[in-house]
Amino acid sequence: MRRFPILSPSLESLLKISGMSVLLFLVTGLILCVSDETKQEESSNLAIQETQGKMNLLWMAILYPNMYEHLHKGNWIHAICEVKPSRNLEAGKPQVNGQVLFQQVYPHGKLNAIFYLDGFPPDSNAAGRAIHIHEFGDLSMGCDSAGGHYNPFKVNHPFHPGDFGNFYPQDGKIRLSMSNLQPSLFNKQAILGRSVVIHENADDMGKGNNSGSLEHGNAGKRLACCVIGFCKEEMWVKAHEELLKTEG
Ligand SMILES: [Cu+2]
Ligand SMILES: [Zn+2]
Repeated sequence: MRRFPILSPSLESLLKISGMSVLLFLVTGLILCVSDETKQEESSNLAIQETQGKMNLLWMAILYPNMYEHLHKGNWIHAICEVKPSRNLEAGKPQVNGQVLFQQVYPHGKLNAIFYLDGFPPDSNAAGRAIHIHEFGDLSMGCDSAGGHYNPFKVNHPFHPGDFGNFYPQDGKIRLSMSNLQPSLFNKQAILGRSVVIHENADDMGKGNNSGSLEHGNAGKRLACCVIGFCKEEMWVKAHEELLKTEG
C-alpha cells in the first residue's frame, strides 16, 4: 500500500527549517536575555557606586564645607597624627614619639599610611607592638580616654577598620608604609578626629581565646597616641622621602 506523505516533501523540509529557525531564535533570545541581565547588573552596580560617590560628596559638603571644593576635583587628601607618649604613662615605659600620616584620593581611593615612630627600646627588636585606631580623639586623660577600638560595623577584633596589626621596631624605630587600608578619611565612618594608639604589647589578632582578644587583641598598655587631622600634602611627601632614605 502506498503510504502518502502527510505533507509534501518540500513543505516538510520547509517546516524543519522553520523549526530550526524557531529554536535558533529562542536560543538567541535566551542568550540576549542573559547578557541583558548581566548588563543590567553591571549598570545597577555602577548606579550604586555613583550614588555612594554622591552620598560621600554630600557628607563631605556637610561635615567639611571648606574642603569640599578641593576634594571635589578628585585630589589627594592628607591627614597627620602627631604621636606623643600618653600623659599618664608610668615611669620607665618607652616614650614613643613620631607621626602617622594618611593619604587617600577622593572619592573612591583607598587609604595609604606611613608609620614613622621612635622611642621603642632598642634591644626589643623581636617584640611586636599593636597599633589601632580608637574611637575618640579625646586625650584629656592621656591615651586612656581615647575609648575602645573604632568599631562602626559592630564586628569583633581584629576586623575593625583600624586594626593595623603588629609592628616590629628595628633599633627602636618603626618606618613603614601600608597601602589599600580599610579605614577612610572622608565617608560617614571617617577616622578624622579619632585617634591612633600605640600599645606596649603585641596584638593576639583575636586568637587569645578570651573576650578581651575579640575586643582589643590583649595588646596591653597604651604607650602613645594622637588625634588624626587634615594636613598639607608636603607633610606626606616629607615622610615619604624619609622612608625612602631608610629603605636605602
Ligand atoms: Cu588599641
Ligand atoms: Zn580591633
